[in-house]
Amino acid sequence: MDYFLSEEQIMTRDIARQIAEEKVAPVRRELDEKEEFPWEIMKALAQSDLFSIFIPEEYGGLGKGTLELCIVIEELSKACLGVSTTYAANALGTYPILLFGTDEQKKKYLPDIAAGKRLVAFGLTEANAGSDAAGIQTTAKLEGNEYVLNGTKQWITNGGEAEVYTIIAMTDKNKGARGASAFIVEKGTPGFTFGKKEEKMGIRASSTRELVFEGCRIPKENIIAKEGMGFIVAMKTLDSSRIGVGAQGLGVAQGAFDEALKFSKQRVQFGHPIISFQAVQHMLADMAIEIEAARALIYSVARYIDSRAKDITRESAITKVFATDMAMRVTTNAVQVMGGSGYMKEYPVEKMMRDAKILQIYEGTNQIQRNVIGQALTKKHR
Ligand code: COS
Repeated sequence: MDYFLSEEQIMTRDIARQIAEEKVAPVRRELDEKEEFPWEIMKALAQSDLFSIFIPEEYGGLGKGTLELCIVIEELSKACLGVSTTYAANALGTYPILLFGTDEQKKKYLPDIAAGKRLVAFGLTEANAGSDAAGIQTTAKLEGNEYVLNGTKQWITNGGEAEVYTIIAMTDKNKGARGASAFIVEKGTPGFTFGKKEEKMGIRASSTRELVFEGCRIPKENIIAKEGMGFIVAMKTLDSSRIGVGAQGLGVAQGAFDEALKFSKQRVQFGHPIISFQAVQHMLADMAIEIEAARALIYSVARYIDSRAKDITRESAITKVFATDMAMRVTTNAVQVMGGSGYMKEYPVEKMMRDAKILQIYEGTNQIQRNVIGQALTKKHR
């Protein structure tokens, strides 16, 4: 298929592909086993300017769009979802500043983010506020020129490793979703520490950690947008980033498919390579159909987002659901095609299947996505 990518987009894809093949694939198993954060790979991505893709030129970035970001995420995800999660979560954490930050905030943070000098994390989820994002309990109280933060964030990707955190906290608990506000908190601020590091089923190279705020004082200038706008900041951030989760699904599915296809041509049973059997061919054909459909969807929605479309809630949710449910099916069937070998750690597909599961859960479960799509369908203007 030709998706009519520009020369520059193809160049970006090839750079990401080269890093994925040469630097990520050889170490993914070890990173997974040791639950080791991929700092060396992050440095390689920074050196190749891949953190600057989605940052506007005036703030030190390359000024590219969602499509380019998705292409990089797809390539990294073919090799390792733990690595691509680290990279994509950096964009997730940056969106609140990018979409709602003041010029001063953008000048202060975006150039370092573009250079890959400071990694970012997004802090919304709490122990009792997962799907019910408006149920957060962390508070931010204005005292003079400072906000004082108290509370604990849970399961924060890039937690502990990131330098900059965009945090959603309640400035008025009585107002529900309309009482939330968004803030920038820097690592090292007194009163801000890290709790438990999670041990996970998959994406084990990525860091998932608690953020603990105990009387953490930040300058009042660190509020993003206005008091009471935190929920909107969070929702718009997720609208922008969920397509990236779709791109992760696309990448891991392609990676698993490539492995299964290669294996099916080499593995001989009953005197023939197993790809000559229709049962196997049909499984591979179904995988190819779904992967191509997901790519067509993601690239066209990315282009739609980059056309400065105003309301992308429904489209972003659609890409996330479609591509990540597809990724779970394809990675599972890749293991099936490879049989006993697929189940062994010697081959990467068992890791891909473990890794893929989170895509149906994080950044809003696929059940929540269906709610979001359903709500959009009930709107009169749609
Ligand atoms: N863009 C702009 N505004 C939005 C919005 C969006 N995508 N989604 C909701 N809003 C607005 C609503 O219009 C509403 O505004 P008003 O109070 O002015 O009417 C407000 O936000 C509250 O919306 P709603 O009543 O729909 O909120 P709910 O508490 O019912 O929650 C869901 C909505 C479930 C969609 C939200 O909580 C959600 O996305 N949950 C999943 C969170 C998630 O992704 N977690 C993963 C961790 S973060 S990596």
